[in-house]
Amino acid sequence: MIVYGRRSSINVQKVLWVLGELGIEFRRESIGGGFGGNDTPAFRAMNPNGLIPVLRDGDIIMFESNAIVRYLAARYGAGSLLPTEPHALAAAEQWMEWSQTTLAPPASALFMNQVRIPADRADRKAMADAEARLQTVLPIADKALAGKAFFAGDDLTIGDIVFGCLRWRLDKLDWKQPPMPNIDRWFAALKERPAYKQWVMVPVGRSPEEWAANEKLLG
Ligand SMILES: N[C@@H](CCC(=O)N[C@@H](CS)C(=O)NCC(=O)O)C(=O)O
Repeated sequence: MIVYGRRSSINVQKVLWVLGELGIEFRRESIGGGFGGNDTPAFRAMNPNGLIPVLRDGDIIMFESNAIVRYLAARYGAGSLLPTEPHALAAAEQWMEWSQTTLAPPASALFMNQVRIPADRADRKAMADAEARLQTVLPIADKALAGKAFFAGDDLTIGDIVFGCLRWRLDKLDWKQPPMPNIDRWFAALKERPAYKQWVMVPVGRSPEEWAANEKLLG
């Protein structure tokens, strides 16, 4: 098993975290960002988009982080990361989609403008809009987690992976977080998991310079 992608990428982190949870051995190549390597003919033969992550599992080569998460969970985590019980499966799939389509856009706008873009060029309106949107949507997820350990019930599933990666980054940004006691409890539990600690709880930085330094450090 080979993962192509730098550790600082949130999309790579999803895959690494899942591999860690499943106890799958793999090797990784630092590709993308300052490392480059994602615009070579060899890389584009694996992913014509020139983006990370790419997974190679035997003769299977694939891109799109959420598809990789689903593939790994189906092949190696059926009944755990990918629930087989229909209610849990429905919840896991639902929250994975919600995290990607509802939570990720404002979280990413805040992250880009606070970390990746120099402060003097940051889009203040986009940041304010993102913060307002987060304050609207996070309570929805908080309510859903009431009385549950994870989004699909008692166990970690694919429904927690995208949100879990975003949650770590959101925690490192400067914004007014709404009260979210259930998310806080869930986040505290994630922070106890060895694979989350290893692959997701990495330094983010607060400027393009800090970001670049962390990227180099992480590999
Ligand atoms: N939808 C794709 C998006 C992939 C993507 O945008 N990857 C970014 C890193 S998070 C990338 O490759 N950026 C170029 C680079 O790192 O050089 C996925 O989820 O895998």
